[in-house]
Amino acid sequence: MSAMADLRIFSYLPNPRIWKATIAARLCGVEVEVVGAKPAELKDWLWDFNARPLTQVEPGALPKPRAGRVGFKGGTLAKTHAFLAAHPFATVPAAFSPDGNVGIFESNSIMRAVARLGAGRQKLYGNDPYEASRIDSFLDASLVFARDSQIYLLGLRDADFPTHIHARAAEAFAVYAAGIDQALQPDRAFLVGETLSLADICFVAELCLFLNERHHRATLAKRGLKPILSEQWREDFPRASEHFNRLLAHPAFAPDVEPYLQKLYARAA
Ligand SMILES: N[C@@H](CCC(=O)N[C@@H](CS)C(=O)NCC(=O)O)C(=O)O
Repeated sequence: MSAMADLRIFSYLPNPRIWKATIAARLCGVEVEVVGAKPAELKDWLWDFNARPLTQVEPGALPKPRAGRVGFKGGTLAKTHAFLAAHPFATVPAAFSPDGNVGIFESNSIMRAVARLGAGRQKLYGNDPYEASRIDSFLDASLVFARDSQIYLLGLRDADFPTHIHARAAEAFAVYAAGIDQALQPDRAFLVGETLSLADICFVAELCLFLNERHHRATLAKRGLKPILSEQWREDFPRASEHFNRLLAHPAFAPDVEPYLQKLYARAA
């Protein structure tokens, strides 16, 4: 662990929600330290500012196990009192100020923290209060989509998931993609203003997460349901699709996105 990071993030890894912060950090020169392990391993970790495997924790210092809720249902998690004080919703990704005293939760807000820390170097959060607020508008709209997307992706783990979850996610995606497509009319390069902003970063991260639908094509086929992200979305929302492709290749995005997508397409093939 480096001692001098501007922000520490604890999460399961890899996690596209964290890229919001790491992409922003590359662009505005902020040092972000990422701590964590594979999703299945986090039940054997201490959820804390000093997060570590439980094997490295004194038996007397182990917190009371708590039932996981979202993405960790059916298991228990070891969250310290300090973790719960810093993170009242007890979720990951969980960011901390360098002294561990301030907890920042919700991946969009963790990304905002990075942009604010690096604002002197590059403005990713708008040039004035109006632009910053318009960026917030995109982040709020993205979270509305992300909520339905999360319910759908977690639901797909169960072959008997209720069909309405698919319908709702399809509708949420159509509303979100239409808004993004509209915002890029007629041939805008970025969602807000004339340069890359948090709105663009969030869009790419949420869509990459949604691409995990690919792992469940067999489940969808068995249920007679169509994948929501098929070739059709590229025709329906051409500007959003091109924007996505363009940003995937951007040097600040590629280090996170490329290995992840390569693995995703290889595994899903
Ligand atoms: N909207 C949140 C989603 C965070 C979230 O829901 N995290 C889940 C895992 S996907 C979690 O930490 N669950 C902890 C638990 O179930 O106790 C974000 O973007 O950060």
